[in-house]
Amino acid sequence: MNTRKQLSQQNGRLQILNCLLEDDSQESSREIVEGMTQRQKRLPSKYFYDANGSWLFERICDLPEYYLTRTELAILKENAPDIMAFFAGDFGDLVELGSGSNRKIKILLDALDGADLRKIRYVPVDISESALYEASQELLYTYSDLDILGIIADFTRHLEVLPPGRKLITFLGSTIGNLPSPERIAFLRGVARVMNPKDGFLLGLDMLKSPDLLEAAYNDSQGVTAEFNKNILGNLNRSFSADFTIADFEHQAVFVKEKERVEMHLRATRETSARIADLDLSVSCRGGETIRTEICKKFSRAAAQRDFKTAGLLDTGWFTDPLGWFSLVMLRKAGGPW
Ligand code: SAH
Ligand code: AVI
Repeated sequence: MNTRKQLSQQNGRLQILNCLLEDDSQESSREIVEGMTQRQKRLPSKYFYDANGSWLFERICDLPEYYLTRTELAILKENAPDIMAFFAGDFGDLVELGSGSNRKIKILLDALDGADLRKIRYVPVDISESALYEASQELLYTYSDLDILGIIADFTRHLEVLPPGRKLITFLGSTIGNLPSPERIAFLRGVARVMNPKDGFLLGLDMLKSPDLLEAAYNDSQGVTAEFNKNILGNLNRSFSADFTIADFEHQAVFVKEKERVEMHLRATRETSARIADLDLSVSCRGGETIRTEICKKFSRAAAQRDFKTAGLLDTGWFTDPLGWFSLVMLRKAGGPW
């Protein structure tokens, strides 16, 4: 890896490793320029998550229409002891990819008693420095014996920095659904590659369900998702010296049946143009043209299992809610021995 990493000791129990210090500006330029020069313009959804976007996402999690968070929380509450039994007798790292806030991991940590909590280390990995730092500080305060290694990184590029020892990797919230198909498989392969035979991978998946429920979850009545969607342009304006006129765009989220995914777009309500100064790129949109900002894949068990097989992973346990709306899958590296 060509990335300069900086390890800083925040205090005795928190270390922060920053993988985004050097070559990322080049990589960011490449992916934004590539996406914005396609016929269907698109932006990588990771650009939602500056401090404002992370805060808006937390508001989304509490919306009545956004069933994903409360359903996954209920599954975690119901099954936390079984999930954390993974560590029985052999402790290691509890890794969380795309960790965001800490509300989900707390349920897993609470399933351990004080003595066991001292034997694991929590390793949150997130691209949003502010979210990672705030969540870690709060956890240090709540769990006085917990050690934390926070990694500021892009989980599609930096998985090899994960600690090499025994670990349970968690990837919650159905964030996997935000990766387009080839990247999703590449990501799963990457996770399999960094797993030891005895490691576990707990993956959250939002399942296929009625299009009405799916579309409502991404078109909330308070307009928070619309604000979250538009924040991606706000982030480009702030981080890349761009001048998008955000008022020229409206939020759009539709379920695309053939692709089994919700797509979020920003639709230009009139002809509009912008310059992204740091990337030396001019962008113009016709009235009605859209920029695709996110895909949110919805899974059937069979489709997910096909992905796992392709990536060299084996599902060894499924935890779901009574309606089958959301699943947590425990995966191992195919081939064992476990
Ligand atoms: N896991 C939490 C948060 C989900 S929101 C939950 O289930 O509620 C998605 C999180 O992933 C955000 O915190 C965002 O900053 C992070 N994220 C998105 N793309 C990322 C990437 N490529 N690499 C690392 N983190 C990423
Ligand atoms: C983070 N991710 C799983 C969310 C989702 O549902 O795909 C992001 C989101 N986009 C709009 N609302 C929430």
